[in-house]
Amino acid sequence: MRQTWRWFGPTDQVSIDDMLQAGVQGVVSALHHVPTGDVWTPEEIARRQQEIATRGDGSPSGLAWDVVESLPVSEAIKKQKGEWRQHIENYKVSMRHLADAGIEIICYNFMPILDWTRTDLAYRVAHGGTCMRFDAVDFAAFDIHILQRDGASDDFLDTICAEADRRFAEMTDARKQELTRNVAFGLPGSTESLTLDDLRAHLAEYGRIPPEQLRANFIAFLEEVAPLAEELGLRLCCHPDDPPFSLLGLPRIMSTEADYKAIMDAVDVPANGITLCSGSLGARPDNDLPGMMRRLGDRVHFLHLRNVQRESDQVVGSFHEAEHLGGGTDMVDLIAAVLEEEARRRKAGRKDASIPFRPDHGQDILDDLKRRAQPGYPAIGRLKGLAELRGIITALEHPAFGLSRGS
Ligand code: CS2
Ligand code: MN
Repeated sequence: MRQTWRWFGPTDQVSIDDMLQAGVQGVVSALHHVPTGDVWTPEEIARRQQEIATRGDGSPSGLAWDVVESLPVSEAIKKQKGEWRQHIENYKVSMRHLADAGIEIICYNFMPILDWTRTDLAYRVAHGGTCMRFDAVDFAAFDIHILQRDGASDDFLDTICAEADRRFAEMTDARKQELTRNVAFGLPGSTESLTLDDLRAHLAEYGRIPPEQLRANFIAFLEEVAPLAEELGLRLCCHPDDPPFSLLGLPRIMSTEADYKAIMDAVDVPANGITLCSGSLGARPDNDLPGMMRRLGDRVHFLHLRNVQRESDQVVGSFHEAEHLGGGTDMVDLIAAVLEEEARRRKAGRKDASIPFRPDHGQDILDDLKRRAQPGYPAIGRLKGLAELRGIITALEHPAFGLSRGS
């Protein structure tokens, strides 16, 4: 398992030097400044590679840009509206440029409008640090009373609606504003931020798009890009929906094992793979992460390892981001499943036998609380997560256990 770390570029509060001290082996990054839909030029790609390869004092870091996260899919492609054909052509050109630069793994997602969505970015946990949290009642209050979306109340359980009404009646203006910011602006690394009116305009554009239509649009995109990825020796990996259920009346189609399978079967080439994100998928009680790794592992090109604590048994329920070995996912079993898959790949002589993973989000602890990085991406919280995950890997790969190399 290759230990990687997300870096948002030179503006990231966490530097290349910091990640070297965390023991990182490879870097995950993106050209966040290039507008979605535009081509990633060879010059811009080379510049980011150079930044990653260099320490603060100008000496070589020994690190390389291993994984692109994300080469974003435009809303036009997701809706099949406007310039969507041009955007697909541009996507393919960017893929060629990345392949020419020697970068093989491309993560993306197919969530309409919003990427990950949380109601709280700095929720206080018992140990004194903070984490990100999704509160289903606050989210319903936002949807019904702040966004005032048509039909919003039909999308939540009656009990949640009643609570949301009460919660909203007591909500301060400051919290209303914060909630709006947190929900509408949860776009990691993005330079765009949405106002309520932007969000309403985006929603109107989608209309009442049925899940089958969104899935068909996704498959049409994959039919264009997956064969090219295969030809160029690239691996595409779709990140799941976060949270893994419908939000704002929009369908989400990468939330379950069945969703993943449908998409991989529809365009059945190895380059059409997935990012298994245990934190995103784990927010749903019916997702069995170690089982998914064992059943879909062949096409898992990238992993995000983190944990969430569900606070209810409902599919649309509250949860918060737990410590990496806390929460509902059995991380030891999940990592065992990854090592089994790697052993199979080594036996088959596959060159992708070492699967890159990153600790994904971390809680804010110690000095993270002073040096506020990108929400979810603090230095120390992620370093702690990575160190714990590395401990499990080291133990499971120890010759005293059955999972050591080549077994
Ligand atoms: C990431 C996602 O921060 C996160 O939660 O895992 O935002 C991820 O980068 C995208 O969904 C991948 O396209
Ligand atoms: Mn993730």
